[in-house]
Amino acid sequence: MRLEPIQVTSPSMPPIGEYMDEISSIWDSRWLTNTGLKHQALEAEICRYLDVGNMALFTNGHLALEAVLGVMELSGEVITTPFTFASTTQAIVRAGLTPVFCDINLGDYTINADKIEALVTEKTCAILPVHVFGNLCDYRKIHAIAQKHGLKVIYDAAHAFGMKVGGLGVGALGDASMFSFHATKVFHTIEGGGVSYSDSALSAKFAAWRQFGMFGKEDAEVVGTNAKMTEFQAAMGLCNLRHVDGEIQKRQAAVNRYRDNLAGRKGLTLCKEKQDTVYNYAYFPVIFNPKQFGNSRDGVAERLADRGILTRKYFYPLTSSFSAYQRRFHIEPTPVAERIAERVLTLPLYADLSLESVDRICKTVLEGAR
Ligand code: T4K
Repeated sequence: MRLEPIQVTSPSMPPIGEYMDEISSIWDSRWLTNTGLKHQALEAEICRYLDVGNMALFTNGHLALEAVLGVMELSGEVITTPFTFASTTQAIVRAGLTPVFCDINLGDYTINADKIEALVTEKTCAILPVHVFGNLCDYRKIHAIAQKHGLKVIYDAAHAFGMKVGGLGVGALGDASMFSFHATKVFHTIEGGGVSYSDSALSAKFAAWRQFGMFGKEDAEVVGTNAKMTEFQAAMGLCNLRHVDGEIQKRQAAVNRYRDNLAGRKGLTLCKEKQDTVYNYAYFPVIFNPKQFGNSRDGVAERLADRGILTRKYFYPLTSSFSAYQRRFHIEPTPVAERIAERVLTLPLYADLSLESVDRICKTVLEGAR
């Protein structure tokens, strides 16, 4: 019997009738984009859901991150992590800033806060850590360093939508946090992204930045681009937001099943959950120790692919090794990040992934151990 292929992820979809209802008013108004009513409603709803004071929406998460770096008018060096998606580092470089790569923790793969201060120079303007896979950075230590040296803290929270720590929405941490609403994310607007930020004075600047740098209709007062979310994207967001709690619960059930199958297996390391954190179960990364497990990360990925199960090597290679950056920036070695990037594999995870499929994935992984 041929088994159904399993994708690494699959977008959450609202009932089609609900989306049709939501978009029908767009036909009446003929207002398709440029911060329309759906956009405004979604901005307010996301503020409420994330428990943050300010939110600016963009056509994707990457441009949302570029917007933060743009409106804060930063220049110089940004201390960041190489263990991330291309977007984080590309946003820094496209904003005319220099990435300075800091190593990561062995336990949660976020930036190693104990190694940040040694990288601070007179040119440093910001720290840009990533809550990678929904593992929250050591924000207390990061904020103390930033305060001591007068640096901005901008979180790449692309993976952290809806998460809470100590009862606080993660978007309230630091000066700003970028969330991705890409189709593959826990909450999505097809393509989309948003920034939560602490300084309300930035609202007009964000609006101008995504509208060609124009506050009004004639002059472009700042350098900007076109990064507006359309009304169809916002409508998808309004629908998906009504269902996101249920989708996260379904993801949690899949993660629990993975843990039941894989926890404690020799040669496999799973992320640990912290007591004071509310998770969104965005990804399920596993670290394969080839000697102890008896098969390498690449061997496992190949074996799964041969059986129709698609995985991703998030995040391999490190962004610091991208050819676009070689001979352009001084790149410090980050041995822990290198080791994790060589061994990590994210297994399929999405709300509609059945528990039987999780069992099939785990069985295939474990039978591959030699
Ligand atoms: N910062 C971080 C830390 C990020 O991880 C990301 C994005 C960003 C910033 C930037 O945010 P955005 O500008 O994207 O909003 C995916 C996503 O495209 C990307 O959003 C995400 N991170 C990254 C980690 O993963 P790919 O190229 O690896 O995946 P892709 O698009 O091939 O999709 C994976 C699987 O999902 C497919 O094999 C099938 C399924 N799929 C995908 C799409 C697009 C569907 O079933 N339907 C779909 O419509 O990048």
